[in-house]
Amino acid sequence: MKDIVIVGGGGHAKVVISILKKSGGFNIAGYVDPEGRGDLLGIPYLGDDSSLGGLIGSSRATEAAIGLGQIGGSEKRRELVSLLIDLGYSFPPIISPDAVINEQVDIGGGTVVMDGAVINTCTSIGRFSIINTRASVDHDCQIGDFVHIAPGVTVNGGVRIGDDTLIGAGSTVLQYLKIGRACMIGMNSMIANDCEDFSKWLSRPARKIK
Ligand code: JB2
Repeated sequence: MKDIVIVGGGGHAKVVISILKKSGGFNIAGYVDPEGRGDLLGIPYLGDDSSLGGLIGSSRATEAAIGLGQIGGSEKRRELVSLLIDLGYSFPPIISPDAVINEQVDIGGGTVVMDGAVINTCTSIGRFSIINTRASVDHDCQIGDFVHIAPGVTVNGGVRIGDDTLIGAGSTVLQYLKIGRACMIGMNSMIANDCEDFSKWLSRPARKIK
């Protein structure tokens, strides 16, 4: 069984740890965070990010999971991934045994699929994305890298979502739309039009606010 280190020690890290524990595929070596807070769900604190080099150097962990969520944007997660790649870490996809993944679905390394999520057939999810609790992504969707699909979102069939986009909790995206890169969709929105790169949308039906 491979050893994995969790990067971050807040709310998102706790959910990632819980999923890893019940999926059983990894030994969780510990977590790193600038602020030491002792054990997290029984997982030991290993120090700040400067300890990551020593951990892989001594083979105490060869895999890593980003334990920071993606609320304000993906920059911090991207920065950490680039540090971890330079150090030589690998990133498995982390998929809850309580998610439903149908046939011909591709899920990239570093992506986390949480409890109750449903990913339907012929959909692909990129790297380092988050398909959060009870979100559903239907058939024939293409989801990019560093996308966060927040809890309870419904993405209908045939939707394309660009890298770094956040779809806020409880939102709905109608079928066959294209949402661009680094878009921000506010909570409980209903997206009924294509959204261009870097745009921000809110409400039901959603209107563009930036
Ligand atoms: O550079 C860093 C760093 N910066 C902040 N390196 C490491 N290793 N850790 C870092 N952190 C740590 O991330 C903070 O010290 C803190 O412990 C943690 C952030 O915790 P927080 O609970 O504030 O946010 P989160 O990203 O774990 O969870 C947010 O996003 C999720 C998707 C919350 O909004 C959750 O409710 C949400 N589900």
